[in-house]
This record gives sequence, C-alpha cells and structure tokens, in this order.
Amino acid sequence: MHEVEKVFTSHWGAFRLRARGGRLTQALPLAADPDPSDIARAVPAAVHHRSRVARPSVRRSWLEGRPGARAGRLRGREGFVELPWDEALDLAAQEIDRVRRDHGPEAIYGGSYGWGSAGRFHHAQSQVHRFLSCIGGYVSSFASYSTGAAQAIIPHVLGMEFLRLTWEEQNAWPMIAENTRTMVMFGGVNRKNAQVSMGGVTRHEVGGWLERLSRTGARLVNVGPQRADAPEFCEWLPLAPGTDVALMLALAWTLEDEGLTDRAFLARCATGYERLRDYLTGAADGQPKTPEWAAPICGVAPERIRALARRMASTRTLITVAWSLQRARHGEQPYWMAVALAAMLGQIGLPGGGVGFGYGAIGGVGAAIRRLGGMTLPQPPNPVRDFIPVARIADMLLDPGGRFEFNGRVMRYPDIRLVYWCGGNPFHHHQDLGRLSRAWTRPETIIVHEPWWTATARRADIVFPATTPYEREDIGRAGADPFLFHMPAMIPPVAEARNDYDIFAALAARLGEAERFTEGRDAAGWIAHLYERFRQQAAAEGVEVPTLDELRARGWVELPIAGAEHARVPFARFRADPEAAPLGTPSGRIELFSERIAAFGYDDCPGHPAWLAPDDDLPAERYRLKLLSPQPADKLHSQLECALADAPGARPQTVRLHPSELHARGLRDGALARVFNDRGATLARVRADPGVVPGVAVLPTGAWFDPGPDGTDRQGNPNALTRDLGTSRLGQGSSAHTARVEIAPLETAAGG
Ligand SMILES: Nc1nc2c(c(=O)[nH]1)N[C@H]1C(S)=C(S)[C@@H](COP(=O)(O)OP(=O)(O)OC[C@H]3O[C@@H](n4cnc5c(=O)[nH]c(N)nc54)[C@H](O)[C@@H]3O)O[C@H]1N2
Ligand SMILES: Nc1nc2c(c(=O)[nH]1)N[C@H]1C(S)=C(S)[C@@H](COP(=O)(O)OP(=O)(O)OC[C@H]3O[C@@H](n4cnc5c(=O)[nH]c(N)nc54)[C@H](O)[C@@H]3O)O[C@H]1N2
Ligand SMILES: [Mo]
Repeated sequence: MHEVEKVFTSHWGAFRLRARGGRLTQALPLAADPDPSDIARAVPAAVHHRSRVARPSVRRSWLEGRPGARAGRLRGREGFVELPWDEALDLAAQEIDRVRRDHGPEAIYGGSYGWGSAGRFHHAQSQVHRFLSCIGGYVSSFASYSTGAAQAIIPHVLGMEFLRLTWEEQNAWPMIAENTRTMVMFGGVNRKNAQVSMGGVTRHEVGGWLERLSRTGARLVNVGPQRADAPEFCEWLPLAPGTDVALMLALAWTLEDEGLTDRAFLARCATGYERLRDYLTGAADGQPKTPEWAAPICGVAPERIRALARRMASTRTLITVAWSLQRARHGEQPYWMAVALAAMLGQIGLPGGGVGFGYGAIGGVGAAIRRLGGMTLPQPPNPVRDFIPVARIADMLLDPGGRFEFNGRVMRYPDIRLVYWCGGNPFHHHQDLGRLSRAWTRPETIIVHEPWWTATARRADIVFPATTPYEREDIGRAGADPFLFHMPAMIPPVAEARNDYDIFAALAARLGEAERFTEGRDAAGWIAHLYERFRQQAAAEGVEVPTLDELRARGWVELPIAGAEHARVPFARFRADPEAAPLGTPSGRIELFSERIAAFGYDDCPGHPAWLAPDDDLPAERYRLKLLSPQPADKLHSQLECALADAPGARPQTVRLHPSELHARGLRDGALARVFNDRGATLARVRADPGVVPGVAVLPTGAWFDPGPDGTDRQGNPNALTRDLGTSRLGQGSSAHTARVEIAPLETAAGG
C-alpha cells in the first residue's frame, strides 16, 4: 500500500497530511509557512483515537423513559445504548417534532457555540443553524466567548461593530512596521495564540513582524502578568491581571498633568473629554488617578508610569490590547479606556498610531489583505427572535422566564426543553462547570453531534458520531488569508461516522423539510454551488479564481489579494474631516463619555471608562491567587486533547506560578497539587515560572473535564474554578479571567 499526501487547512493553519490504507499516518509542516504550528502533529493520533464516537448512541434512561426531564440528573453518569442510524434518527426527529409542537420552536436552544472545524461547507455552526431555521426556528446566541464585552462596548465608543473595527479599521502589520515607534501591548502580542485563526492562517507571520518592528529600533512593551505573552526581545512591564485600567488612568493623568494631551484632536474628534478629565483629576470623585494611586493597585512603579506616558506622547505610539483583558469582570473598561488614552495622544488616524485590539489573539488580525466575499452556507431567516448573550447559557437553563439586562434592554430567558449542539464543547468553554452541570439537568433532551466522546457528548441524550475534516471533501478559505484549498476525503469515515450535513438532511426529511434544507443537493452539489458563487463574486471584483476542477487538481492556490498595498491608514478620513466622515456614534465622534450608556444607569458600566475595583465573590485572604486560564499553546481549545493527554505524565495539566508562591505553600516544582475554591477543585501539576507575576496561577484551558467521585476534576480544567457571571450588564460576556483560587500539595490538601 502506498502513502498519499495532501495539503489540508485547519484553524491552526495548513499542513501536509499523509495516509495509507485508510489511516492517517503523519502531519508535516508546509514549506510556504515561515513559522508553522506544531498543533497539526496530533491529528492522526486523535482521528484514530479510542475516544471516537463509533455509532449513534442514546443514553440508557432517556431511551427507556422518553420523553421528559425525569432522568436529566443522570446525564453524564450512566451508559449509552448504541443504535442503528435509522432508529436513532427516528428517535431524534420524533423528539424534535414533539418539542416544536408542544412548546414551540422557542423551546429549542440552538445557539450551539463553538469553533468546530475549518472548511467552508462542513461548517458545523452554519449547518445546525440552517437546519433549525428550516424546521421552524430556535433560540440563538449573540456574540462570542472570545469578544463578548468588546462587541457590546465598541459600537458605543467608536460607532462601528467590533468585528468591522478588527478587520477594516486597524493598522495592518506593514503599516506598523514602517511607522510605529512605540508599541504598548496590554496582554502582549502572543505567538502562541497567533498560531490559530478562524478558518486558518497559512503564513504565520506575527512573530516575524514583531521581530522586524523591533529591528527598526521601535520600543515594544509587553504590559501584563506573563513575560511569555510577547517574544523575549520585548520589554516586560509586569502588571497584576485585571488592573490595566488603573495603569491606563495613571498614564492619562500624567498626560494631562504634564500638558501632553492633544487638546486639538479631542476638540475635533472626540466628545465627553471634560467628564473624563474631571474623573482623572479627582474633581468628580475626590481621587486623582495619579501614578502614586495606581502603583499599589497594578504593581507598576510611579516613575515607570510617568516615563512611559512621556514616551507615548513623544513618539508614534500604537496601543494594542489582547482580547483576554475583556474576558474578565468589567472587561468593557480596559477597551474603552484604551480608546480614551489613544484619543488623548491624538494619533488615531495617523499611520501606525492609535489603538488596535487582538493583534496576535488570532493570526489574521493585522494581515494586509483585500477582503473578498465569503463562501458561506445561505441561512434562511430564523422565525424565532429570542436570543441570549452567548455566555449566559447556564443562567438561561436555571431560570426560565427570569429577567436580565443586556446593553440597555431588559430581557427574559426562554423556557428551553431541547438543546441541540453541533461543533462546540460547552463543558470545555463555559465557566463554573459545576454550575453548568446543574443547569444541564434541566432540559428534557440534549442532542449532540461529535467526533469524540468529549465531556459534552458524555452529558448528552442522543450523540450522533460526526466525521472529521479528513473524512469528507471540503473547501478551505479564511477571510484574512489569501490561500484557497481543496481538501479531499483522505480516509473513509471512522466507524459509522457521518457528515453533519447528512445527519441534518436525514432529520429534515423525517420532519418534512427535506427540500427546504437540501435544495435538492448532496454535499458535493453544495460544495460546487458555494464555490461557483464565490468564484463569480470574486470575478466581479476583478480577482480570478480557478474552477473547482482546477483547484481539485492543484490542491491549493494563493489568490493575489495580500500585500502591503492593501494596508490602509485606519480612521484617516474621519481624522481629516469628522464632519464629512462621522463615526456611527450618536455624536459622530469618539465617545469618551456616552450619554446613552450613562442613561442605562449601570453601576458596573458607568458613562465613562472607570476603575471598578474587582468584585470577586471569594475572599482574597482565603484564596490568595488570581487564576488566569489562557488558551493552550499545544492545541485549539479542547480539540486533539485526547491524543496529547496520552503522553505519559501529560495530565493533569500544568499550572504555573512564581517560585515565591510555590515556596510559600511548601510546593515542590513538578509536584501534584489541588487547585480549589468554593466552586470546585481540580488536580494540576505545579511548575515554577519566574515569568509569571506573584499572586497569579496560570492554568490553560482545554483539558477534558472529568470530575471524580468527590467532584475534583482529574484532568486540570480551569473551568472547574471560574466564575459564571457576565462582564457587566452592558456586555454580559464571559468573565473567565476573574477568579480566585488556592493551591495545596495533594498529600495535605485541605479546604475547598
Ligand atoms: N476559562 C476559560 N474558558 C474559556 C476561555 C478562556 O479564556 N478561559 N476562552 C473561551 C473562548 S475565547 C472560546 S472561543 C471557547 C472555545 O470553546 P469551543 O469552541 O466550544 O471549544 P472546542 O474545543 O474548539 O470545541 C469544538 C468542538 O467541536 C468538535 N468538532 C470539530 N469538528 C467538528 C465537526 O466537523 N462536526 C462536529 N459536529 N463537531 C466538530 C470538536 O471535537 C470539539 O469538541 O472557550 C472559551 N472558554
Ligand atoms: N494555540 C492556541 N491559540 C489560540 C486558541 C487556542 O485554543 N490555542 N484560541 C483562539 C481563540 S478562540 C481566541 S478567542 C484567542 C484568545 O486570545 P486572548 O484572549 O488574547 O488569549 P488568552 O490566551 O486568553 O490570553 C492571552 C494572555 O493575556 C494575559 N492576560 C490575562 N488577563 C490579563 C489582564 O487582565 N491584563 C493583561 N495585561 N494581560 C492579561 C495572559 O497572561 C494570557 O497569556 O486565542 C486564539 N488562539
Ligand atoms: Mo475564542
């Protein structure tokens, strides 16, 4: 048997994949990628892992007692019965039909958050949303775990959607490399995160751009709790997490104090500065936001704050902010205050100046590229209007009919009877998994499509085995990437796995909506249809795209849409003439005070950016460490975890702390420990790291949640410990990065 090799793309980039005799054998880097990700290496072992779902599976007591919620408390605690496809599809269709008939489609939650896999047609979220819209509708979700608070606050401040800002109004790397002299990076610009981008990033260039910028003599300052959030050649300004706003306020106070504020820019392009200034100087609340005030809060010495403020005012400065800062309580504030600080410097609209978010958070941010229309599955209108901010899922399930506030509205949680999940892992991504486990007992039925027996699949009633991208044909293309991929089926479906599309088509037929869902096409027909539409759109914009047959033959191509010529100066037109090119805010200007937000009357998001002291519910004396749960370096979220966890000693996951914190707790480097708080506990292996500020524990996400008999997670999932509370009533985003914990050696672990 000979080996075949094809090029695949994925959220972590393109790679060469080899197969022999129906099995994947090896994943290798692609020469076109200057800095390929290692994540792909785990693909063959994961695809053929024993934890694949082999056949449709129905939870035992659901099968016996259906329909009804009686046995919901047994979810995740009992076995499954494997059924033939037709029987399992019949059961699922009957149950969906029962719920939509008896309770209406607003009793079905199809928000189904998650990344799933790359590939334009077999895009799990698009498939499940299309299916549910076709059969009557579903309760949807708004925004993301990535940028929930940002998506709420930025339109109030800059008058545009956050995603539009990200892709169209931020400095691209060539613009930065040429013009920026000081880059102040809150949360760093992280090469580990830049490995990943939605739909893929083929040339990993973020590290290269930072190097280039540094070689020009520009100063790069990583402000944050971890040295490793930026390359070694960057300066590190250690800062306690969750305190960036205090530092930003002190920088702003210094600008004001030393006459460095750009008054002319503020007068022309911003509104509300007087209100913010009264807050800065203390005229409003009696507390001037001086460097001496900020120093004990954020841990940065007053002289260093003053020096940084002067440098920022005297050179072309770009302020960058990681997405992590807003995945925390009051996460709206650092985003708003970063804009305010940039406005005071007066460089918004100048090449390489101003403010930008999420550089390095995903690889595509800052790519100089001409945006083309996508290649997306068409979505019929969803007849149900109800939605939740995505991270409020446990609140919704625990409190049907309950009232909540969101961005100026008062809303109610729907009464959900059926949850449908496809392409996401809530028992990876949600906070306070103990609480989610309680909420998860409420629905009458939970249906999940998964390739693997993840924590979520194990807590479902009906599990349909889904194919992975290597078992089906697809097209790969990402909006911030110039490459286009044809991805053939490399191996037959593992065991009885089927494509999400085929599962939905079979259900739609049973529910009388086959024609609406499929439009008479099979998967190959859809791929040809979507591809041809994309090709025509591109042609209309003057970009020539090969035919599908040509792409099949070549495997992958680069489209002529990338390069420095596609880098524009963001906000240039607005800066030149704010009357003629106003922003979409009520005032048409950058809003440093928002009448609209002030009118909401939220104490957790007032009318101007403010320092809101952390309000964690756990006592700091008992739980002395702040827990950070960043994205894992070696994988995407919980994906491929099964293969990585097999390495001897790999689990439980490693938690890193400053050596002084180990010493204070009698912990040996490498020892097993218990990380705990009032919400839960997990095992973890301890690692000393002088590149972590004292007072912080860093435990990456992605271990498969696996609580033992006493409830302690055995794998090292930080969401056993995080708090399930919105960022504020404005954004209601995930506040994963605000949590307190304590750590004890395993042998003598007490408390929790
Ligand atoms: N504590 C803490 N928690 C966090 C975060 C944090 O910073 N701290 N970050 C949050 C963020 S930003 C995010 S985006 C989320 C990520 O959360 P998720 O996106 O839910 O995480 P993934 O592990 O990527 O889950 C995708 C699932 O889809 C499955 N899958 C892959 N391909 C297919 C397919 O073709 N079909 C089907 N049916 N399934 C497929 C995978 O096996 C996997 O189980 O986590 C959030 N959670
Ligand atoms: N390898 C890999 N890359 C990924 C992903 C993955 O799963 N694996 N997931 C992707 C996804 S979905 C997303 S949304 C992005 C997320 O991108 P981010 O949200 O930016 O990433 P995080 O890893 O949560 O955090 C990055 C760093 O921010 C720092 N940080 C945390 N809190 C604070 C704070 O309060 N202040 C400051 N100054 N710094 C702080 C931490 O030290 C952390 O290492 O990553 C993407 N990239
Ligand atoms: Mo994310």
